[in-house]
Amino acid sequence: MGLLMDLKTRVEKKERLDQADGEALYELDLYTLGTLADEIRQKRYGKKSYFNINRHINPTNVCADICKFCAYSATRKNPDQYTLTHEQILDIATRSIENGAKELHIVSAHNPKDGVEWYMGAFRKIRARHPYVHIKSMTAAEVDFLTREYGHSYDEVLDMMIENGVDSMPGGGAEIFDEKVRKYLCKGKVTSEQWLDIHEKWHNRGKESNATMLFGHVETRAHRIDHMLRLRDLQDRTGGFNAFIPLVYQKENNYLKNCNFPSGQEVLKTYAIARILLDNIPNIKAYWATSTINLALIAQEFGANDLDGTIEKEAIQSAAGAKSANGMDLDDFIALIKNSGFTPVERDSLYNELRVY
Ligand code: V47
Repeated sequence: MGLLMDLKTRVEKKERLDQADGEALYELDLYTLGTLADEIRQKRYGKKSYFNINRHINPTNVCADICKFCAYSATRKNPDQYTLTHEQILDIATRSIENGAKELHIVSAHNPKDGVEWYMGAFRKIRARHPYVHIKSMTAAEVDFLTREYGHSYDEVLDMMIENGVDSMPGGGAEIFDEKVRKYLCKGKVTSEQWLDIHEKWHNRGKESNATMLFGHVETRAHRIDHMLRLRDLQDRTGGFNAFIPLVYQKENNYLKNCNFPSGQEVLKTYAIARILLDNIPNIKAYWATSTINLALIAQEFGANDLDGTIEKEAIQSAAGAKSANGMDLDDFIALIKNSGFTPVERDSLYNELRVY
């Protein structure tokens, strides 16, 4: 009890916390932890909650890699393979932009039939037609896949992304950094060290990115803390991460069983701890597609200041059971944020405020 009181005081004094402290934070009761995280959030953002008008595009589900948690990849349970043409991708982008989307979030599976040029050609085509839309694309897992498959270096792929119109990188593929868990989940895919290296190289080019953590499966609390601290270390060096996104594991249609599926309390504690530990990453995103909108709204009181966006269509999490396949109506989103006592603020992809509702 004494140690926990001491921890509370150290959080209030904004002391930097370590692995043991992070693990101890989980022992605090939910109310105390939430209050600590909320104080930090309110000091920075008051009652503002950020979202953007975005469109997720998942151009192919054909995948050379095998991740136990994935229900999207068409190599195993999902027999319906698809790959969109550049024309189809451009049509989807154009329709969404005409309907107000300001960000295209483009994430694919690792399709061995699609070379670097397939990716770059798609970006060029979008950029030629839509000079101002923000293209957030290419997870570090995709960058790594392209280098493995086609012999390019990370530097070459990252430079090509910039030349062809990619503005920022999404946070996908971070899973859990602990090497043993990662090997169990997704052996052969980008390693933890490589994921961090790719983001560091991207940041060193003056570019920004996000970072995810997939949790609520076989990992322990200690693994989550270790994951956050590895991100904090990199952020100390580069300052390039905009947002940390704890993704709640969705359990349908995949091969990852016997999971420690988290309670709502555990999810809220994880958001709150992220807000407290990650003193150098400005935004904690409660991605409603995986947390459910109900919990995302509550997470606003547990450190989260961002709810992602309207999404419009989404194939990765919805394949595993999330209710995000058709996104969220903008008016409903705004009303939900307002009714939960927060001020909806539309942001751009780099967190500049566009409109306060
Ligand atoms: O990398 C796969 C995850 C990620 C499951 O940067 C799953 O703003 C839960 O990275 N349950 C892709 N998650 C999505 C992503 C993302 C999402 C929203 C915002 C941003 C951002 C990035 O989805 C993958 C993987 O970690 N994922 N399967 C599953 N069963």
